[in-house]
Amino acid sequence: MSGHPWRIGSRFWLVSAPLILSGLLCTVSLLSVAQAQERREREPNGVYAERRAKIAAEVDGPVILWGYTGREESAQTYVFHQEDGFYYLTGHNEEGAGLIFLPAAKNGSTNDNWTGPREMLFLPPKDPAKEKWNGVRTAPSDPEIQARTGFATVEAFPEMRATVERLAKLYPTLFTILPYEKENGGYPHEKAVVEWLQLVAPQAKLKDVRQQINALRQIKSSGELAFLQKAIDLSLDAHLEAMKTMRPGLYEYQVGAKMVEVHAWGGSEAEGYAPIVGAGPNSTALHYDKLDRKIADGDIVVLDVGAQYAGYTADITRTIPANGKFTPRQREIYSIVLGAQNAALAMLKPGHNVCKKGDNSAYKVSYDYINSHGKDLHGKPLGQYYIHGLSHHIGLDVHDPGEYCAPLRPGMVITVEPGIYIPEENLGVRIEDDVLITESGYKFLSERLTRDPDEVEKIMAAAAKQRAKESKKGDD
Ligand SMILES: [Mn+2]
Repeated sequence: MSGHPWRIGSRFWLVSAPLILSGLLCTVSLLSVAQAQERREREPNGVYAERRAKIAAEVDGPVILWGYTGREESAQTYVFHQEDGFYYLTGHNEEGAGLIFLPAAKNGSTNDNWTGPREMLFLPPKDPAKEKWNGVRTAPSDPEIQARTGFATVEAFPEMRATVERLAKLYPTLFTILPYEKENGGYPHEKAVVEWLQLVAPQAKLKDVRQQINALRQIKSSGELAFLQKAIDLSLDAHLEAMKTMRPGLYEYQVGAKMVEVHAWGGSEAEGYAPIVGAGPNSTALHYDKLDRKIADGDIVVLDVGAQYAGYTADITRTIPANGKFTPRQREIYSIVLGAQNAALAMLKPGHNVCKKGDNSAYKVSYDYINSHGKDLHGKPLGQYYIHGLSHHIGLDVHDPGEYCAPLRPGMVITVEPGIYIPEENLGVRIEDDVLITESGYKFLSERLTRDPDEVEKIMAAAAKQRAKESKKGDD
C-alpha cells in the first residue's frame, strides 16, 4: 500500500522572475536549494545504454522522449524527480532534457537514409545566471560530457526540434509515451510532449513505447537491486526506531518525523510516498496521510513508511500496539494477517501470480486464509475486510509497472501485503514486505525486521524500560 503523490515538476517559478523577487533573496530557504540534482548514486552508463538498445530493437521508428521540464509543479517544497521512464533510459535527473534514439540496425545495415547519430541526449544550454539560483547543471558544453552521460552526441535542447523535423521526413512513425487517455491521462507532461510532436511533425504517426519500457522495468538489474535493498534497509531501520519510540500520548506526525529522520540520516533523498501512520480509527484508512491524531492507549497503529534511495523506493508496513501490548482481539486479527502473508509467500515463484483469481494466485491463497480464519462482530467471515490487492511491483515508482495476472518472473521485486480493516472495531492491520522473485522461489528482502507479535512486544517492552530508566536518571 501507499499513496504516491503525483510527482511532477519543479520548484522554482521564482527563477523566472528574479528581478521582481530580488528583495526576497535573503531568505535561507531559497539559498539552501542551490545544488545540482543528480541522485546519490546511479548505475553505470552502459546499463542505461543497454536498455536503450533493447527498446531500439523493438521499434521501427525513432523514440522521442522528454524528461520533466521542471515547470510541472509550483510547490515550493518540491524537489525535482525525473520522469521514471526517462530516468530508466538515461540515469539523468535534471530538468529540461530530451532523448532521441533510433531503431536498431537490421541485418547489419541500418536500412534507412538517416546519416546522423543513432542516439542523442538534449540538455538545456549552460546558463550561469540561472545556476546562481539553482546550482550547477549538466550542460552540453561541459568537458567530457560524453563520458559523463554515456551519450556520444549531447546537444543543446533547442536543437531537438530541428532533429525531429529531419527525422520525420525519413520515418513515417515516431515513438513516444502516449497519454493513457486522450483527455486526462498523463496530464500534463505526456500530453505536452504529444502536442509538441504533433506541431513539429504533423505528418508523423505517433506510436506508444510505454509497454516496451514498462516490460523492461519489471526485471531489475543488479544495480537496481542494490538501490532497492538500501531503500529497504533504511526503511527497516526507521520501522525499528518507530517500534522503540511508540507510546500513547505521541502524535502520529511525531512517529512519522522520527522515521523520516532515520531515512534522511541514512542517505535517503526522499520518502517513496507520503508516510502513513494511522492510529486507532485511522488504521483502517488505507492511504491515511494526515497524521494528526494523538495516539491513545489501546490504539493499534499501522505504519506504512518507505524510504527512497537513488530514485528507488521501498514499501514497508508494520502494525504495532501503541502501548506495547496487543489486546487479545488485535493479536487475533494480526495473527490472521501474518498467517495470510506467510501463505502468500509460500506461493511465490516463477509462473505463479498475484491475480485476483486462478489456481496459481498468491492473492487467492491469502484471501482464502483470511476468509477462513476469524469472524467479525456479527459472526461473518473476514474476507470482506481485505479490501485491496496482495502485491505490486516496486522500483523507481512505489507502484512500478506490472500486471497482476502476468506470471511472476525472476528479477521482479514485489510487495506482499495482506490486510484486514474493520472500521467498526477501529482495527486495521497490514503487514507489508518486499521480495525478489528468484529462479526457485523468492528472496525475502525485508526479513530483518520481525513480524512476530511476541518479538514486536519484546522490542517495545525493552525500549519502554530503557525510557523509564533514562527519565529516572533525568529526575535524579
Ligand atoms: Mn504497497
